Amino acid sequence: MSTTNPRRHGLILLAALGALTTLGAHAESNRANILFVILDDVGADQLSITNPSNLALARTPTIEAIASQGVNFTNCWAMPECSPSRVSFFTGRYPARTGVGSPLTQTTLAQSQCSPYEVTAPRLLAGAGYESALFGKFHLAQNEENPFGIGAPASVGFTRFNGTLLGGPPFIDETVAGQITDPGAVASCGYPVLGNAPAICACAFEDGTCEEGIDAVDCLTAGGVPLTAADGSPITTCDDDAIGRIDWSSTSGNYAWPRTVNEGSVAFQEIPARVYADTDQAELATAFILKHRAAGTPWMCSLSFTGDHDPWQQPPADLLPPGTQWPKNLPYACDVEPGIDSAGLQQRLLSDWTIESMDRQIRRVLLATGLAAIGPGGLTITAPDTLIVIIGDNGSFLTTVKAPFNPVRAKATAYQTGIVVPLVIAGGPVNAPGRAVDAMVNVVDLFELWGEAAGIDVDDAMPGTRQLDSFPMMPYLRNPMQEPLRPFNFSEYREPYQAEPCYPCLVASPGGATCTDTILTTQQLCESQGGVWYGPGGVVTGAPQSTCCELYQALDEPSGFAVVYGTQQAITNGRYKLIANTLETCAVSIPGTAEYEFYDLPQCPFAGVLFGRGLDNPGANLLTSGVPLSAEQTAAFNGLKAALNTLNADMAPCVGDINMNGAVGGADLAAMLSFWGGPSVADLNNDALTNGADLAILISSWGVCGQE
Ligand SMILES: [Ca+2]
Ligand SMILES: [Ca+2]
Ligand SMILES: [Ca+2]
Repeated sequence: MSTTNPRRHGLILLAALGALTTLGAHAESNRANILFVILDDVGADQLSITNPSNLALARTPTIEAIASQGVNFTNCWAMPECSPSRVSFFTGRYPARTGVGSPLTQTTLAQSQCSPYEVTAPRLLAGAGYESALFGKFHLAQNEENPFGIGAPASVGFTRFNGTLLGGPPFIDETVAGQITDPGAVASCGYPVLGNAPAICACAFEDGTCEEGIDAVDCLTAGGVPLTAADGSPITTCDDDAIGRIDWSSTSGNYAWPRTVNEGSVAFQEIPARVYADTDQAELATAFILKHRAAGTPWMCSLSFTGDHDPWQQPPADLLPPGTQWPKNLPYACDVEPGIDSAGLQQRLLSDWTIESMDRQIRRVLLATGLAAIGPGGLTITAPDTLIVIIGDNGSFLTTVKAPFNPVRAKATAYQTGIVVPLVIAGGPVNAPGRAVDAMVNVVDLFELWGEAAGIDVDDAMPGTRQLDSFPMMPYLRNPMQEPLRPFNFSEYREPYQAEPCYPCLVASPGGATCTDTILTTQQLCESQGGVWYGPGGVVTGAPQSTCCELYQALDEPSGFAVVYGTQQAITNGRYKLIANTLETCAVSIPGTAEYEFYDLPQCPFAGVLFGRGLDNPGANLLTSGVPLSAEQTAAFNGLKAALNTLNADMAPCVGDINMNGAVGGADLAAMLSFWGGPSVADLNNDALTNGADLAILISSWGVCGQE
């Protein structure tokens, strides 16, 4: 690889920010298989390896063992939300290039989902004979507003997929499969609870059998439905009337979820799959790995756990440490229920339990596949031919954030709590294991690592003028003395194109309420986060409002009103961090909003316990401190702003370039015609149709992008 590669345009221009040295260690010929474990919404705050000063975190002995025998990357940035991060680590490209800047919802248009023209990891690795599979949460593309429907995974290269197209577990069915009918009665966990434990119930199965005296969670784990009276109380006998009231088609959280399978070009669904999602995913991964290890064929297995994305439920008993007990003084619930309003405490506990259960699942997969063994010192990695990579895809969800990280600057923001994630790599080519790497790395760099592991030059593998944002990672694994490769790090979220207009959702936050009109895009999503919906159907006076700006004015400019920016970009040179915000045009200025924020991370709070980089909390913003910037700070501010502008210019979209080859021509026309009619990546005017209006745009942009 050369620094003059035109695909690394952004890299060259930004090199001025720092020394670019020793790019590209000499590639070695031995190839490694890849086990890639994705922990959903597990930010750096959650794990002892990335938040060492907090002694009350979930217990993760497996991840700690892997880190102690591998490399712990303590300075890894993800994108602030699921879909942008996931598309980035499977394509090596920032959200502005992939078009995926926001988490997918049912109304996200195809052009804000992963494009079928991306060179994704499975496509890259197929060139070296690898078979790739993804088990669990996908969320790069989805079945709605997508011409490929439930074949969306295969359309972007994941021809071996078994999991869910949703962004997390489905909503918990608070009626327990239709059994609770009393108004006001709610089973917030999706099963009956008695005292502060799952109730003992009769457990019905779809094959007509029924067993009595079973713990409600054990019943769900076994694929059954706990019998529940109309008022939510448990039924302990196998009552035919009660069994007859069960709606067997309902989905609910981690125990009854919509499975989608892609095998080659065949796609099908099972709704619901009645198996604890993470267990199912771990078993599928184990079988896939064993098959390839027996055959000696190269493979990449992405194990994308559904767990720890909201909503949370109690994991199966065999996945919790022995003796795990719900605290006696905490009401048992999974969300707000009548009389139980402390949902945050319950969610934190269930999130910890879910992380502990995922840690156990990882251990099981490693042991079952021979990638690890139990040695005298405990879990011992025995994977000389396999790279084991564990990452969190974005910062933690608000209520689950652990101190000292900031729960109101968490997931869905470009602040540190929203984008600093755990990244641990062990096995295969790792030299001098048991070390930490503090150099800046980014989720896009993982794409380069997939290529490096397979002996592929990712630049050579890219078609046409396809631009990558990734930097090499293998040098850090092979060489303990490796100098930092990235002169800067970057993260962003962007507004997606939606089939339906977005409306404001107001969520309670300290000192007031935070409004978003871009993230919680439906009434159900909004209310599931405890928000008040101001779109159509909202019950509040003054609804509907179409934007947070309108709502702010309609509420007569209330104090404590915060707003989620439509777009947020963060760039750092390793010390200083610039955040650039954009809001929709608003007739009034909403207090507390600003175009730029600027932080000196080593001077920010908690830097001493967070590897020298503190938290970009409001009080640390150098632009609002009242003290003028020093000459050095001014230079850093201007340098980062210029670098961001350069990067944004480099990432500017090429309108009409459907097949992503840097030009608009016959191939794009053919692509457009192949999608004619419904939603597609060729819907250039974002109206969910591919038709003459889009054709007119395509013809008017005919030619090479960036040239007149
Ligand atoms: Ca996520
Ligand atoms: Ca093209
Ligand atoms: Ca259109």
